[in-house]
Amino acid sequence: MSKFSVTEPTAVVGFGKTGRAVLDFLLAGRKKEETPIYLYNDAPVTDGEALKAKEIYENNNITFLIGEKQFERLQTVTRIVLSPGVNGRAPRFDRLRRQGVEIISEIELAFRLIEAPVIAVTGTNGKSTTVSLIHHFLTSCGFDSFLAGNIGQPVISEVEKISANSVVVLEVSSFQLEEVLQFRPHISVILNVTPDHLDRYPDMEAYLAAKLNLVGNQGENDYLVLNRDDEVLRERVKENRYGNAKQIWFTRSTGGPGTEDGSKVPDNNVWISGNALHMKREGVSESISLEKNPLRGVHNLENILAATAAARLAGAPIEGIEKSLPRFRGLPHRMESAGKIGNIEFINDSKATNVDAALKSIGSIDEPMVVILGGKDKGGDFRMLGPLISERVEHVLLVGHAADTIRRQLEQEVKNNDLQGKMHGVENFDEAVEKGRQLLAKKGGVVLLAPACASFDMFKNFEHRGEVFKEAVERLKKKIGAAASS
Ligand code: UMA
Repeated sequence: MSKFSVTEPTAVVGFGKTGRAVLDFLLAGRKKEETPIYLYNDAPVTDGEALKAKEIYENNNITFLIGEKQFERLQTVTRIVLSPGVNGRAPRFDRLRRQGVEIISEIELAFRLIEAPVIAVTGTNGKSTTVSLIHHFLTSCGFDSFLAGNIGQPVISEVEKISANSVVVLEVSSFQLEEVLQFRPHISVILNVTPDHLDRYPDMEAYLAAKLNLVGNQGENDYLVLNRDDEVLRERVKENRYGNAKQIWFTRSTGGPGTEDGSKVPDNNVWISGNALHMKREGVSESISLEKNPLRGVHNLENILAATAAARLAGAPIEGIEKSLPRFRGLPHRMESAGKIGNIEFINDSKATNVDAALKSIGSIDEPMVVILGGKDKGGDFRMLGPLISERVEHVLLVGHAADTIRRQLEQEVKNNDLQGKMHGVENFDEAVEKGRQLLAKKGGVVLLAPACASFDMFKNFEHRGEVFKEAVERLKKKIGAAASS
């Protein structure tokens, strides 16, 4: 029997992954066919596969409302479950709220039905790797762990399978957090807060406020894991206490004497000393070796610190965490090797969809490097890339809609001619990988895709962009192989 009954008129907004998962869930819980369930979407449904799905839902008595003119019909419902891509803070939703319609996100609906402890991870960057690592630690240690959320699996689809003995590991975005009311993770993690999605939020304050909805309902028996190396978190969350959770701070900076055994470190900290990660709680220090750390890049060190803290707080033994770390395989499109041609390695970090992620990505490569930047501009400040690029990068290849903006901003920022002759426009990834290879032919090094932009100008999503990049590398490999053997 379903955990949920639909007895009042309900609407789902957005006919994407989330919307469809919610529709399936509501359909399973609808007691009487007459109870209206609506699906509202701004854009017409045109895609072949979506049209087929629409027909099936319509046959199951779901009423489709398409386009702004139909929006007013949402006044007749009691509750709206909003997809993350739809801005629920827009005046049209405020009007409905004033009329008494409850507007919630899918994670809020799911949370109300989940009895298991929830570990929720947010942050501008690193969320997917961190939740995957927590899930890996927990499953390796025998937990009944469920991995869901912004990572691509709506948690509502898992609700019926989750029991009180499970643990739910959720990646949550600021969009999902906008419409929560009771959502209260037992363990929250905030990895970092740097500018992103400024096409949706008026400013950083509004973006941070959405992220902090994660912790507002937490109580004294809950935990909040935070990154001490993140300026915004250090200054804002520490000085104003948000929620009542116990705070656990992690840092990747290596401390001085007394940090190897934790004797000089206060409780509730996680840190690095030597080649080991340490955690201290209730006067006891524990550590795991990082000698077999499988992940590249400084940002991944932060992800490991956060994931270890969260898994440990959820009850995973420290030895189990240490043993399973080397077996973790990183996720696709995150510092993923796309192959080597001679002495040049191609790295796919398509997930670097904002400036901060691109900075970390570039910063974690020591070899001579050509960087591919560009895509759909999300209002990021590309000038921030200037100093690191002029110091570390041999050449920049610019692609997509944001190419001109990036070029202009970098030229403004780096006035000392450092970038003269270093920036090149390219039409697509085939041209980019070919050009990158030519530019590094003598020295060797890395051609890095770290776009600092969203993918939606030329691709369906960042995964699609990464796949196209990898295919371009494969094509170049074949072309060179064929030329060499002819
Ligand atoms: N739509 C409207 N009006 C709008 C905007 C969208 O009607 O103003 C409609 C679109 O026409 C489309 C549907 O809404 O039919 C799409 O809904 P959606 O954008 O919420 O996308 P989903 O397919 O439901 O995917 C969402 C997340 N997408 C976004 O947050 C934009 C996915 O995160 C997530 O994996 C999925 O739910 C499952 O939880 C993607 C993402 O880019 C990966 N997230 C951002 C990020 O990580 O930076 C936040």
